[in-house]
Amino acid sequence: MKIIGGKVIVCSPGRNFVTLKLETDDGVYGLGDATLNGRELAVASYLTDHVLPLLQGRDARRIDDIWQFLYKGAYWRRGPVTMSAIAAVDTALWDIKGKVLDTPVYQLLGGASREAVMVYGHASGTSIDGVVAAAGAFIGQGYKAVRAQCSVPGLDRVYGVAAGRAYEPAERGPLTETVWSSERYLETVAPLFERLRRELGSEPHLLHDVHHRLRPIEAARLGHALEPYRLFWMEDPTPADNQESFRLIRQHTTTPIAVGEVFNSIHDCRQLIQEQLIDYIRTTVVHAGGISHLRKIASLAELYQVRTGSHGATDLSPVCMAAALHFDLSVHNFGIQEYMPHTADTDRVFPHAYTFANGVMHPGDTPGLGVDLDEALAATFPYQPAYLPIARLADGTMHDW
Ligand code: EZ4
Ligand code: CO
Repeated sequence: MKIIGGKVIVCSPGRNFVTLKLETDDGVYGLGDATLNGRELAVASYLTDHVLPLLQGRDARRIDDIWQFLYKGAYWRRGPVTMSAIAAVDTALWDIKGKVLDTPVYQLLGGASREAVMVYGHASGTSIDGVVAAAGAFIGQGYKAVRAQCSVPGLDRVYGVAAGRAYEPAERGPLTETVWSSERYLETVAPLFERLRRELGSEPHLLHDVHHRLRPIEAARLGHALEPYRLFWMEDPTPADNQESFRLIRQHTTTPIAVGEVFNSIHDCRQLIQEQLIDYIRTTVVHAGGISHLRKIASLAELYQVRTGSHGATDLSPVCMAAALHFDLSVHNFGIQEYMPHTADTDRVFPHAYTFANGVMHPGDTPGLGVDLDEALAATFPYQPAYLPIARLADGTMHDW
């Protein structure tokens, strides 16, 4: 069963997606997400110019061997572009294997470890009242877990707060620069969660994303201040380039810590996991080497009672979402899955078998991943440059500690 071709499809049904389609001589094809938000075309080129020619004629059944070939054979290891490209190939090969064996991918990963996958939604608002109302609406729709982000008085734009419509992390057009103040931000978070816990009661899981904006000692102070409101997690409290910095946060607070959406390798989280400096590892199928590599991270994490919490923002395509759900359903130490519904156009471009109901999702039982790509429709949504906003301090210093 040989790989005889493939292509990279770039489309923008509301936001940009890069999708790999691999074809075999059996007439079966597989899909893999290769979207790297704000740097999309670099991965498209990596795949088209350097990976597809090397895959010609290779046995599509040899998923792990092809993974090792692309990782070790490149000589240049790791990095988000390389690992997103490898992830796309890996995901497409799991899709092919499932289709050929006529079984959903989660059955190939050991079968279901649970009935369904708990997800969290994104509530945000420009005032505490607004966030409380938004979070209440999620609970009303059956969500068991909600992430809450609020505007900060004095700052015009804050990470994670929807600008009118549903929140989308990237923005089309010229790159936006925002002004940040950790002091202002820190004044707002504890009062927000005090209100949320009081109004929503003890049942719902509450989450918060710091988005790498604090220094370790500030994050320690925030985690400590949030303890009375019993968060499910505090996400990305500080950048993890220096994994040791999490020890400082850990020494000061019992608020659970989640990190990993920007990681691309098990080496990015080895110390964090082995020294139990975190509670949830948030690596993603598309950015961390695919289903195969994510399983290795989860297996390492399982030894240290660290659970998974895959990133699932709108820049992860429905192909990645499906792959994440097969992984989540099967892996023993699953914690929670992030879920931001895609636009209606995106759902039409990527018809899928996965479903949401009562706060949980299921990947469905279609053979393979259970996602397709309508290429003709995708072609009507051409790529448009879009970037994540950046943050500077009031004096112009580039932020994100
Ligand atoms: O900023 O997906 O938890 N979710 C997030 C996202 C990320 C984007 C980056 O591409 O932090 O909104
Ligand atoms: Co995040």
